[in-house]
Amino acid sequence: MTVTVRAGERSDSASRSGYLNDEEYATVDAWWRAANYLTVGQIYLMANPLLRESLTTQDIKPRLLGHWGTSPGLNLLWAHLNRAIVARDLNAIFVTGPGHGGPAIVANTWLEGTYSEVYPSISRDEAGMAKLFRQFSFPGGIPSHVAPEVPGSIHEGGELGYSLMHAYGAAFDNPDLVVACVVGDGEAETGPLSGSWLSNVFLSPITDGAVLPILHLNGYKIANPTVLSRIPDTDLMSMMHGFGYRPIEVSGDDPARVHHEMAQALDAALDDIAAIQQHARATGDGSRPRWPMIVLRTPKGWTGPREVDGVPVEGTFRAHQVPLAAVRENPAHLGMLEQWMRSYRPEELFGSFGVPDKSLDVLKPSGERRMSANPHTNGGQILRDLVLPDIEEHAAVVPQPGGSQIEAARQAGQWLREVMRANPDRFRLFAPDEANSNRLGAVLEVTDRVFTADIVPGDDHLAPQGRVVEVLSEHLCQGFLEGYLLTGRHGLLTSYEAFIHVVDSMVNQHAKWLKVTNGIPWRRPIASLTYLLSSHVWRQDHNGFSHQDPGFIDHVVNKKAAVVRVYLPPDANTLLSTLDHCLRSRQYLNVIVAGKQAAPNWLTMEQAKLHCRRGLGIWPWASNDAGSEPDVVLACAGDVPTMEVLAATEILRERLPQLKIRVVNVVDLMRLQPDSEHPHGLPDDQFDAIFTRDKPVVFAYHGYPWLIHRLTYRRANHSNLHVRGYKEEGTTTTPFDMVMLNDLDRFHLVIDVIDRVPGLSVSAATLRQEMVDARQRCRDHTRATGEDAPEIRNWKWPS
Ligand SMILES: Cc1ncc(C[n+]2csc(CCOP(=O)(O)OP(=O)(O)O)c2C)c(N)n1
Ligand SMILES: [Mg+2]
Repeated sequence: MTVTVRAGERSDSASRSGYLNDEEYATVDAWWRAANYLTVGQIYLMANPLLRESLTTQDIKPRLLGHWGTSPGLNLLWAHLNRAIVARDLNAIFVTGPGHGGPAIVANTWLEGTYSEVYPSISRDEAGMAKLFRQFSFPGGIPSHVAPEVPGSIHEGGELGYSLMHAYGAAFDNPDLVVACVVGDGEAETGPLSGSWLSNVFLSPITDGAVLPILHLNGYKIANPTVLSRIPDTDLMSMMHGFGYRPIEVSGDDPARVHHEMAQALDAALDDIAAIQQHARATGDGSRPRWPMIVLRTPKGWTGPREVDGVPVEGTFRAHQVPLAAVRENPAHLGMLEQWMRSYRPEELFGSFGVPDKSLDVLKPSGERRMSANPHTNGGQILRDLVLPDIEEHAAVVPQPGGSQIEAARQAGQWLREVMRANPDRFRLFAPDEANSNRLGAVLEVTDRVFTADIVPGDDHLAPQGRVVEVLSEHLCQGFLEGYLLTGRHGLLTSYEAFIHVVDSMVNQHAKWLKVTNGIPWRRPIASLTYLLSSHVWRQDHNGFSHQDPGFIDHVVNKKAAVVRVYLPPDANTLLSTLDHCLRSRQYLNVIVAGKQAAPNWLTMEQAKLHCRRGLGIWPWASNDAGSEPDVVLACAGDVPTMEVLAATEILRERLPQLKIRVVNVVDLMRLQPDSEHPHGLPDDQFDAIFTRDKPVVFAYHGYPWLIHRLTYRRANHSNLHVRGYKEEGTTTTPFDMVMLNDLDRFHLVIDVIDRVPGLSVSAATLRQEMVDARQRCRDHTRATGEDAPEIRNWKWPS
């Protein structure tokens, strides 16, 4: 079915005939007018909210900051969704793609009463309305966009492109939920949103809820027309059809007609959703249905000033922000604003006390059915802990340090399989096509990869329902997981270390969400977003330079200390302990970088747990400084650097037995910062006790060396800290050649010690020379044979 209303003359008179009966029509229109009025009021007014007197310049804010253009469309949709929620007792939430329409969403939440419930000082009357208006985009007030402060939102407005993926993430495993998602036609041009249409392939009509995308074709973005509004309508419809949707089109600028058509379209879409789900759930047919979507073509800035100073505004890009910009200076503009606001007939809507008229209550869903109060939008409220299997049962056996080898990620995969088994309704794994290659394939023993498109013989663990979501889009993985977490569930994202940078910007936004919600008492803590990056920089043997970049850690560390954690577990048991910790945590971004290749186990589970709890620590079995001050500290963070430090330690202890060496391993990178900078920071006295105040520290680090300097620059011993790490020397080569290329290898670490410990440069000159030669020999071996020298490949920590 395609519902189409072509642009007609605007008429404010209620239609006497049509899809809605007169009462329904009147209430939907009244809600829309009320929300539009409240939107304009927030943008412009700081007094006189009910227009009891004619507007004067004192009523107008000195700085007019907000977005009008998108708002009438958002208000129209909210009003109509409320009609459907009340009629159908629908469990629905609203995701606002054009989140710059903050005043519109705030207006609706105030009309619903939720705003006053969470912010009692903004009461649902004239006094509250005055404050509501004044606080918007005002110093000390609320942001201009749909922000965490807005009840009912799971989607921070601002950076466009992520609405649809958040909506799908919210719908996963919520079979009863309908997620209405407004997508701006400008937003639809972004890469992430363009990729999001595919999401329906990962949505089960049986075990998931529904997403109703509403493409808001108001024709413009900030300064340009939008692509999708200027291509032939048939092309747009074919495109949506091609993505698997059944587009229902509503188009027009006559409110009387659009209300009827909008109501009809929404009912058609919701009937369709109900029929799809009923069929799938009754028959068990989980294959991809053709989900409905709505294409809404209405003017940008609809019902606002048509023309300002002789220039058309309504229905153009000029309506994007504040259509009348000089209200304080220009009496004509002031008059137009008053006329505009009065066109909504506020006296009918808010009575004499500013309380929304009783007739509007018909459209106010009750309690938690209000989209502004739906518990799914405050996920922490409904969050249930994960059942986490005992990591002891999955411990790698470690007879002595380095006495066994294992692929840490594979071990983690086996534990995650049990997590998956124990939490069939609230834990998912997201991966851009890499769950298996990242060695987490064991999870597929208890679930499948969800995929509702065609499945052919030979496909591997693909099924219309499954808890592993694999789509080759880091954006979608991140967005799905965010939506899933924000609605009160748990998950894990595994990806290449280099390519997770694709979502840097999304990480910024989620980190901001967490930071802000930490300060909003009614927002309950949600599960942390945890990354497991096991295809890391040092082991891209078959890929090379394009796949090498450890800088995601640097990016994350920029964020507010209260919400970021970075872990570099050196072996399998420390990885398990770290994962166990991260999946219990709340309100963080956890980044775990750990290897997936076979590598030595250093710590028993008991030792690993203690080590992880401390975050960093001296490894006495590797050190020979017991009971005294060391001559040098060899520190390491990351699995590969840890191995190189231990191999260097072995050489040093054998060749320079008088040298007192302390080996320190760092799992929790944030421990390096002072406690004044990060909640995990180590107090100075403890840091000094471990790293000394004046001895050389040679630090082998997984990533870019500068980060370690950045984290430790305030420490007493910082001037003695010498960091080796990745310095952008990458290629397709052997693992040891890679570390040599970056001077992180054992031989170079020995050289670093000789160069930095006073008195060694002369006495250990021969050893130094041997180390230089060893590097050359090892390099020559790789060039001659294509693999690392046997003494490197077969190296073991001496028992
Ligand atoms: C990723 C990103 N790029 C640029 C912007 C700046 N910006 C804010 S609103 C907007 C236009 C949005 O147009 P559309 O999605 O059509 O929304 P509407 O017309 O409903 O206001 C732009 C480009 C942004 N917010 N996010
Ligand atoms: Mg637009």
